[in-house]
Amino acid sequence: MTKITIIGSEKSGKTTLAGKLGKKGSVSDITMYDFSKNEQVLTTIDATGYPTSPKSLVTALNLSDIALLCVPPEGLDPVAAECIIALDLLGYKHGIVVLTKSDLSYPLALEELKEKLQKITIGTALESWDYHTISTTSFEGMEELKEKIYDVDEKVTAEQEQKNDLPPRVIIDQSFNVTGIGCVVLGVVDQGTINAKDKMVAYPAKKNLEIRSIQMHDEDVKSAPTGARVGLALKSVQSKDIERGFVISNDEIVTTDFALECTLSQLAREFEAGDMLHLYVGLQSSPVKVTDILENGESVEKAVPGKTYNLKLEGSKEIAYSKDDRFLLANLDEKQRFVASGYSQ
Ligand SMILES: Nc1nc2c(ncn2[C@@H]2O[C@H](COP(=O)(O)OP(=O)(O)O)[C@@H](O)[C@H]2O)c(=O)[nH]1
Ligand SMILES: [Mg+2]
Repeated sequence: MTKITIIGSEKSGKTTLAGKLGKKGSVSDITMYDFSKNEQVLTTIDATGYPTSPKSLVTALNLSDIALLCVPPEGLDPVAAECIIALDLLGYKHGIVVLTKSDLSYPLALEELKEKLQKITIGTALESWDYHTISTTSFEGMEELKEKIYDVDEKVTAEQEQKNDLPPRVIIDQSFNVTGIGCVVLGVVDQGTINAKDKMVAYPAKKNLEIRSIQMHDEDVKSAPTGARVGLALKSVQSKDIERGFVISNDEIVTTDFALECTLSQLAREFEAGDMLHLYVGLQSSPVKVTDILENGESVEKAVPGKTYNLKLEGSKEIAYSKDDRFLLANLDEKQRFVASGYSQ
């Protein structure tokens, strides 16, 4: 099961490409496209709410395993630059830089663009990503792009298999009521393996539930491994009790305040104690106030780009997370909004 997100420059052909890779499905601030043939299932996510909302980008990235960063012949725009910073802060492992609209350029110019992008991304999460040229108009490179995606997915699948024995967690992106069945949620198995009849808990609300049945791409299955996109019919809860971002698990930390060890992006603006930031973890988000910035145990006035701090953050919304979750911080007042990332201390 391959799950990809298409991001990058505005008007670079992202939505057109998504439409070529699958059939349009559910739409919210992200739009999903599905394609299945033989055993291959490809889910493509278009972060349609982005750049207006950074949350749409974070949601799309956290629901998929592979990012396609689209850059048109004109090169990077500020949106694509912000995408690169987000990918780097998230430590996003797998992706392909897609040079789009090749029918509007020529090979030498595309080669120069590639070299320029390779230079810009040295030392970032994108450093070792492959490059691929396409046009959705002339269809150049389209079949090869799919092959490349499936090649990357083999690595993803091997990594996910290593996680099948971890404690199970499912990250929920939709919840609704189905007449005659009850609460149905859609989401992704983030780690572990889930089974029908498992008793689990929906966090942060701490609602006990039982998994009545599991579907993967409209087929009933008895269990689902790490990386699977699943639909779950749930017992003992109502759809209104579960929201996007909830985590179905057996053990999560739930809190409104955080102590995080965070590193600021080299390309972020500094921030100060007292500033309001936006915190993202999984598909959840919350405004938080920076109440203290510690450098080697000492309070300092401000946090500056490229450095690591222990941050104390105060919010008002309960957030569920586990020790290995990477937090992302954004300053919604800045032009380039993603500021820092890190883990709970
Ligand atoms: N010439 C050319 N135009 C394209 C290609 N892909 C998309 N477009 C056009 O570029 C414009 C922006 O495409 P869209 O998919 O909406 O871009 P998005 O903003 O990145 O989602 C539209 O007018 C598309 O028809 C391509 O490969 N070649
Ligand atoms: Mg679009």
